[in-house]
Order: sequence, then C-alpha cells, then structure tokens
Amino acid sequence: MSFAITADFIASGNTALLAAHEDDYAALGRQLERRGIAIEKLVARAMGYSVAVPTWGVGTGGTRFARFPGPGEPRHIHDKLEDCGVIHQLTRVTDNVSPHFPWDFVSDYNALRQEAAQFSLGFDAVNSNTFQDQKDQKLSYKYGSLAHADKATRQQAVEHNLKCIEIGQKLGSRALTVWIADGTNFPGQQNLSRMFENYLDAASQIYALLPRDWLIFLEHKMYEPAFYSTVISDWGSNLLAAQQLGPKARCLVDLGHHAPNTNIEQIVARLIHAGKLAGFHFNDSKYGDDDLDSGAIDPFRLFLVFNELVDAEMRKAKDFAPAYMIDQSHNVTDPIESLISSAIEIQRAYVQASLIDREALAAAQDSNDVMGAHKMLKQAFITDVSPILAEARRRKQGPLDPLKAYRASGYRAQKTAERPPVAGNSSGIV
Ligand SMILES: [Mn+2]
Repeated sequence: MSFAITADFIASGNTALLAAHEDDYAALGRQLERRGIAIEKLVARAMGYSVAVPTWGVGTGGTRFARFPGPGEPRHIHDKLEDCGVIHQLTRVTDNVSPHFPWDFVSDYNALRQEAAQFSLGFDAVNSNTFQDQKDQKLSYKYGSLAHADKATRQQAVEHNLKCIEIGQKLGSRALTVWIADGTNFPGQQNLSRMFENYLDAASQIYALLPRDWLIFLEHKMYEPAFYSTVISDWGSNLLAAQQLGPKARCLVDLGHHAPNTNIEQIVARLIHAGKLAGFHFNDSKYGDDDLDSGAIDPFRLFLVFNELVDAEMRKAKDFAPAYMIDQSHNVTDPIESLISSAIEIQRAYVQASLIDREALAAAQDSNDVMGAHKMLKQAFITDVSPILAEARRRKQGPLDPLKAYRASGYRAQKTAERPPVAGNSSGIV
C-alpha cells in the first residue's frame, strides 16, 4: 500500500492555523468592502480557477549540462499521477494533467483515465513529441519533423500526432498541443519559405483529422534547439499558421518563448482580438526560455497578462476560452514544492486582476487620466489576496498553508523509500 496524505492530516493542520487565518480574512474583507469589493465574490472566483500540471513537471528537470536527480522521483506515468494528485490535493486548483507522448505511453488508456480519476484528476491537452528520436523510430527528426525536407519524415510526424489524438480521445482530452523544434542553425541550411509551407501542409493533415469537438494548439518559440531560424518562431508565424489551418487552430503562448522585454500582454490582447488565443504555458524567466517557477522573477508581468485575460472574460470576448497549463523545469527544488507554489502564484494573479473595477478603469482611460488608470492596476497588484486563496482552499477541504502541509506530511521521504531510482529516467527534461 503506497503512502498518501489523508484528509484528517490536512484538517488537523488547519485547526492550528484557523484563528490567524480568520483574523486575516476578516481584515482583508473590511479593506475590500471600503473599496466596494465583496470578498465572497473573489473567493468564488478563486474556487472556480483551474490550471493544469504537465506530467513531466513532477520529475526533476535538467539543463544541457547536467541533471541532478532528486530523491523519490516518479519512475513512470503512474508515479507522476500520484504526485500530480498531491499537488491538486494541497492546492485544490490543479485538477487536470497534461500528458506527453511517447513519454507517457501505456497499454491501457481507459485504465489510466480511471487511475487519474482516483486522484480527482482529468486530462487536459495532449502533447506530441517530434523533437527527439525514440527507440525503434524509422526516420530521424535530427533535421526536422513536420517541416522536414523529406516527405516520408513529415508523414511519420503527422502519424505520431494522429496517434496522440487517438490516445487523447480515450483520456477525455479535447486538444492537441503541437510544438516542433524544426528550424535551422546555418543560413542557407534550408529554404525558409519552403520549410513553412511544408509545415502548413503537414499540420493541415493533422487538422483535417481532428475530432469535431477538438482544438489544435500551436506553440511558438523563438529559438532553441534551432539557433538561426525556427519555423514557428513567434506569434506572427503562429497566427499565420492558425489562420490558414482554420477555426479549430489556436495560438498557445508560452511566457518564456519570446525575446527579452517583449510586451507579452500585448500579444495576448492581439490574439484575443483575433479569437485565436489557445491558452498559456506558465513559467518565468530572466534571460530566455528559462522555465523558472511562475511568479518567481516577475510577478507583475504575470499579473499584467491576467489583466488582459480577465478583461476579455468580463467583456465576453468572442471565442475566448483559454486553456491554462504550467510548463516549467525544476532543477534545484522539489518539483512538487515548485508546482504547488506556482499554481498558487498563477491563481493569485488571476484573483488580483479580478480586483480591478473595469468600468472605473475604462472611464480613467477614456478621460486620459494616465496616473489614475495606472494606479488602479498597481493597487490591485499590491493587494495581498493570500487570505482569499487560503479560504478558497479551506472550503474545498484543502490546507490553509499547502507548502507547510506538504513538508509536514513526509510525502517525499515516503516516496523515496517506495521508489528506488531507475536508470535513464528522462523525467522533467523538455
Ligand atoms: Mn511550453
């Protein structure tokens, strides 16, 4: 019998923290009331928020230099689901996982779906992988996949994506996320126009076979592993591709996949305008695609992204139904701790953005009250909504302090004893 954190353990941990929590919650409630905001509405919004965890995120990541495995790492999808279950149990905000194939291949997907349901988990978008070669793979992706110069290699990549859709249907997913590493390292290596056309041709074959209620999420990334050119390098190329494919194709924004200093919230606004925003891969960065923990470096940028998202939600923007997922690499922390912390930071930005009086902001903007409009955003951002997040968790039988509960539970030590290390584990390397 494998170790699990019990409901009683969470409840008894909350008992010790309850008086202080109630005090903080009441104080924040009074403060918000003075500002004309009902705290209960925000608790309801926090309780309704959800962000998916990627199955690969619970393994220790690595860099191209090294990987330093952590104790008790998940060995396969079954262990990963167990860890994702704990993240959801402690945050009450991550009720979906996003699987990755072939990393999460199993023989029985109906059984896997039931296994996930035991942890109160469902399946979000399925991710295909044509950026590395697998054992027994016929043709190599060294020089590309969907945009490869060779038609047979493109076909093989198309078939892999179709296989992912087939698996996703069994798991209850409704979207396929496609990120390709295709690009070049040398000027002249490939014809830049032809590569894009090859990609569009291959992607349209996948699109044509999407189930009726499915979407395809195209993810752009500026560079790496290709360092001279990347086929779907930015939101412009992404939008062109999504527009050409059709209404079921949307553009996925990964916060780390842009040039430094890019105004990502403006990209979000543009994609919302076009009805093409698929959703997000959340992380944080300082220099490039650093894959650091969400909100760890620049929580204000995260807030500004949510400012656009909540604005679109409030004005019921057309075709606005973003999918949210965390996409990080945890190299120096316990991945469960990082994912707990990140999920809460993302939920925090959502609630903070929900504090803004949209009518008052529009009035300030219309009258060119620059400082007044700016201060409305700033006031929302500096409001400590922690008691709202804690209350939302408590009402869902979650812990007031998830990190404290996780550390006190001894979960990692138990898993270290239960899970002997395995050789060649690719956990977390993306
Ligand atoms: Mn991503």
